[in-house]
Amino acid sequence: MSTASATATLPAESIAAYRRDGFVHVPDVLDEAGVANARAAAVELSASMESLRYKGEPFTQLVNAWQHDERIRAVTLDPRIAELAEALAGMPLRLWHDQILIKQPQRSTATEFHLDAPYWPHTGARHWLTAWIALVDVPVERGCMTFLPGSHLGDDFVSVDLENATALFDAVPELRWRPRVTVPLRAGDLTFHHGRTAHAATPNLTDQPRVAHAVIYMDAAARYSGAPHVVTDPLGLETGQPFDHELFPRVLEH
Ligand SMILES: O=C(O)CCC(=O)C(=O)O
Repeated sequence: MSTASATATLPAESIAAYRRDGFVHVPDVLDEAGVANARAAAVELSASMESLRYKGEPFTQLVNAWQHDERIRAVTLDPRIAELAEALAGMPLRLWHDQILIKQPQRSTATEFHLDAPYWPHTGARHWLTAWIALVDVPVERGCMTFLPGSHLGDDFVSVDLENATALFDAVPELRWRPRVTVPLRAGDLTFHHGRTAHAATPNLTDQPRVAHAVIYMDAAARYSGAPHVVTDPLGLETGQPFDHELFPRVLEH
């Protein structure tokens, strides 16, 4: 069964917007059945998998969920989403990891402004991007993403605590004054954001969990930097080696 609807397309303006702004909204990528399947799997996994973070503050985080459930695997390895990602990045990509991100109802706080790529043990990567897929409707009050357009073009490469509301702005004061774009999503929509784009997510103030699935891609030519990271620590990789490992597939070669 296909998880993607037949309407996912990427007009030239979307590619231009992504390259200019560092993020883009792509509506209607998963159809209703695909969303329902993935959402059921995400909720089931949240009862059985260990979360990297305290449940609900700012989110339940289930890393490499595709290794645990066929329904999530179908989304993470969906070639149509990978095709969109490669069209935006303009280069071959491989999977870095996926993660189910659930903001629990009423209890969760904001995900504060941060960049993603500085957290990752990669060297020589020319691009990273995340497909952040809404598995429920995500209006602003349920924990949707906010981006600082154009921030991916700066030189700043700082790793900050995503639970500290001022950390990124203390490190890069210029970013404090940038306009912010908040992007509510319908279930089945996604946003792509560049690994260097400053972004945050609002708290979930509703009675329903905010369920999202993030699929993160990296330049296929990236190499392992040797820095600690929960995904790579158990793998025994050599510093400087390419990510030639079954956890990091070239999705479009599947
Ligand atoms: O879902 C969230 O609250 C934040 C997600 C995020 O920061 C990301 O996917 O990079």
